[in-house]
Amino acid sequence: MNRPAALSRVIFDAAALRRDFPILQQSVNGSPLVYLDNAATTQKPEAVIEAISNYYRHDNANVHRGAHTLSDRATVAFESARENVAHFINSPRSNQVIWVRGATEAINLVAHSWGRNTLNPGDKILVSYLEHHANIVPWQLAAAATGAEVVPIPITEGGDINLDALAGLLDEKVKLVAVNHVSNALGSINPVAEIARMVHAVGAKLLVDGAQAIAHMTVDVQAMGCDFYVFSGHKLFGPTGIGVLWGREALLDNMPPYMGGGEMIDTVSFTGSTWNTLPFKFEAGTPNIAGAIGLSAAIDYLADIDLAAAAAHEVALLQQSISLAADVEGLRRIGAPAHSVGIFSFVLDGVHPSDLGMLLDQQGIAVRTGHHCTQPLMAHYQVPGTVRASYSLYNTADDVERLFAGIHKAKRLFG
Ligand code: 7TS
Repeated sequence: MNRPAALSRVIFDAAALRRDFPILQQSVNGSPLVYLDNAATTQKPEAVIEAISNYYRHDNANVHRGAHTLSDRATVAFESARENVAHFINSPRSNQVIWVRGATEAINLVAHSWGRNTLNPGDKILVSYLEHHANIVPWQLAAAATGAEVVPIPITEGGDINLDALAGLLDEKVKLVAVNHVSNALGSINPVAEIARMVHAVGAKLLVDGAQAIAHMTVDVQAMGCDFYVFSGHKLFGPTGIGVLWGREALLDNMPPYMGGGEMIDTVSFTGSTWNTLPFKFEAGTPNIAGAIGLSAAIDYLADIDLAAAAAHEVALLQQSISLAADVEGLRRIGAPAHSVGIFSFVLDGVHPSDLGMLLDQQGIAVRTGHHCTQPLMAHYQVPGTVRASYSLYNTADDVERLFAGIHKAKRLFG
């Protein structure tokens, strides 16, 4: 349940929030940990760890098989978590919230179930250059199975989706457009509501990959006007192994099951089987009950925090990074999106990204290096990879100072 607004942390205080995350209270390689890999996964507050632990200590049982009290308790907690997610993203109904393992599984579910049953030879799926491989490869598989074609949407030099180019690509052959809400490699925030209007004007559907957006802005699937929205719990301070596919009810209703097994059926016989209603049609097998409960606890945790202030704080850390970078000779930021979350991607002349990452790790600073599962984007910028600092609400100006002290030290070492 969401807590009353009166308890909100009216004054946003990153240093105070940091104390809610036990993992951040440690030293790594002899220095206090500076965790700047939040786009890969966020850390978990005590409240989430407790919720998962309490569930296993007191309520663990299988769900929807309600013959006993523990099973009833587990089912209530599991289904309340679904309601909580529905409220969090402003879904009209909670049966439109399908539990999956994460964004990757959600996109594969849509590409397989919707894609293979809708696409025909000559149809087009538009996918932007900003996409994570999880929002490219499933469409390539669906295209290979149906004779449809995946067509890339160009981006601008700064790393925004080129809306003029998108308009030029949209015609009646386009059946689906798949774009992220926020780019994991550059931080670009895409105008998804505007894209939804453009896509719907030619009768196509829009899937929005919200993996990188969900922890940094209020997501309202109705206001956005998308047809599918996906995200992973672990990038929202929740556990790994749980995520959400949200879809329009009429679309989900018409889609065949993705996996067969227990829970997803209505009747089974050797002459044929019939399917359960939403959301269960897409939830074969025992689900990640503790994961759903942990994700719900993360959403409750965020209810106490001013998310707009958190996002502004993260962007201030990005601005601080950009100004400190001006004093580092040979440092080049990759991308400069018009609107961005707190992600700073860069390369440093003469130092391979993975070597820099290793030197930073030796100083207790965790960043991600490499192609970030966005090889087409790296090819566009003609770099093999970048070093990426991705900021979260518990990072501080001191963390950014530590990062740049680390970069200067690495430069001295590489002479
Ligand atoms: N989409 C985007 C935009 C992502 O950033 C990621 C993961 C995924 C999909 C896949 O999410 P999963 O939870 O199903 O794995 N991105 C990253 C990253 O940037 N570094 O590590 C994982």
